Amino acid sequence: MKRRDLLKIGALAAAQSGFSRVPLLGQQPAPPAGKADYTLRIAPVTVELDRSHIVSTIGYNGTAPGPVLRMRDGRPVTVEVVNDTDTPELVHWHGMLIPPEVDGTEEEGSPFVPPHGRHRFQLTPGPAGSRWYHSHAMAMDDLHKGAFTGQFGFVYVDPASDPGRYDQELFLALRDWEPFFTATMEDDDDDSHNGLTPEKPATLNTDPNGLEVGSMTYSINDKALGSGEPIRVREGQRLLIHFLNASAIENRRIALAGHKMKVIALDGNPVPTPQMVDSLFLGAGERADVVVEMTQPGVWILGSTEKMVRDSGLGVVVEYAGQHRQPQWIDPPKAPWDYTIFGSAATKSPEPQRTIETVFEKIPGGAGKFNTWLVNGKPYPHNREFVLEKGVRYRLIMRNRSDDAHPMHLHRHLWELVEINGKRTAGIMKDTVVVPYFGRAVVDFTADQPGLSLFHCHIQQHMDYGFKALFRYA
Ligand SMILES: [Cu+2]
Repeated sequence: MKRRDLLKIGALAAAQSGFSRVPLLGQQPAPPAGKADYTLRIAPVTVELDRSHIVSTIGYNGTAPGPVLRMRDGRPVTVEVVNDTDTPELVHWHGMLIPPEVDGTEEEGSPFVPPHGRHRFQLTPGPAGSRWYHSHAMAMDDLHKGAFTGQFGFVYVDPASDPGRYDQELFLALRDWEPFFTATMEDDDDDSHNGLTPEKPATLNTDPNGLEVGSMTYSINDKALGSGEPIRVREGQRLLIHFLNASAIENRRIALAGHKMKVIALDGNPVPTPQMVDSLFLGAGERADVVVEMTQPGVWILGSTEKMVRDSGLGVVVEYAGQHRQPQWIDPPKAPWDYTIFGSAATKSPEPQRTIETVFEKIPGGAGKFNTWLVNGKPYPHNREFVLEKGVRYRLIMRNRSDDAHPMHLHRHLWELVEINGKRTAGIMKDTVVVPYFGRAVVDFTADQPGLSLFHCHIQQHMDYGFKALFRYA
């Protein structure tokens, strides 16, 4: 489907492992003095994607992405954030079940790290698995702020599920750079979820679309395809790859030419039914852990399935020992992305007691140059529409009445995917779910994290222009 629109495009047990991750407000233990376990310094960096693309941005500890932080499930850590920039910043811990005071989200009341200031806090990491940290500052029309910068990195909380034996562990973040506003970019939408459109309105608002955001260059971690070192492998090895889509704006499909990937976890949480796939679809903010058996000697490209995006840098060369040829790309078979294949009908989850309905809509050009996004008829902020009762299990229905696929994220909670476009599933635990264009996603979650929790689209521009809501506890 071609459209003139750029932006188309065991963990459960750990989560309930008996640690109270919700200290009462005002009773947070003071972080210990002395050296922090982790220090993140926010400061300008240059990223050499390749010889002709050197990007100036803001990063962590002199790099972008920032360092891979490894933490232990349930073992408290102190984090010191030093802000060497001129603007207030927030570090959000995506996928962690931690209190709002340390979640790094203005709307939840987390404190800013002041410009040229510092802030120290303590958090108890969890659940185990692939999480990530990133700026949660608003960008609005400034493409040098928030998720448009290099402020992102992996945080891996050990121990996750046992991935079995592996020979190499890789952390690969997909990224785009040099963002610009555009009205006329053409892009392939991802034909995910079988292209069903159960939420398509009978009449569409045909007002001219507002400006959206495109990118000039792409990378995996800090290198464009063809620059930097290849991933060097040997025949017979098993790779464990942690993927993260760290884009501010784009959902993405990737593949490793010549190979299938076995998906063992989504958003860091082990899936009930690991499956082999030819390609992987990741909304902005989503993660996937895969295992790849290296059985096809050669020199291959791991990268975007879109040629233009791959040619603009989104890829990395995978080189078997003793092989010296031009890196090869082979288009994977076209197949709709389907979360439900990783689920299990055998999973017996608690029945939801209450239902929350949400409807997402776009007002083309609603914010002058840009679009406005509505949740239940209103842009952020809402009144007190979303009030949770502690201990209650909720069913959250997300109806997407817009022509973009939206990666929806609920802070500080894990949800279980139960339906996509009418197809049922169970047992898939996630923190971010792509709701297909004109489609529907349904998730269940237990309200077990008192305090404010932000619910939003992970596309920075959508979030900034209204696409968010605060969930609060009664
Ligand atoms: Cu969105």
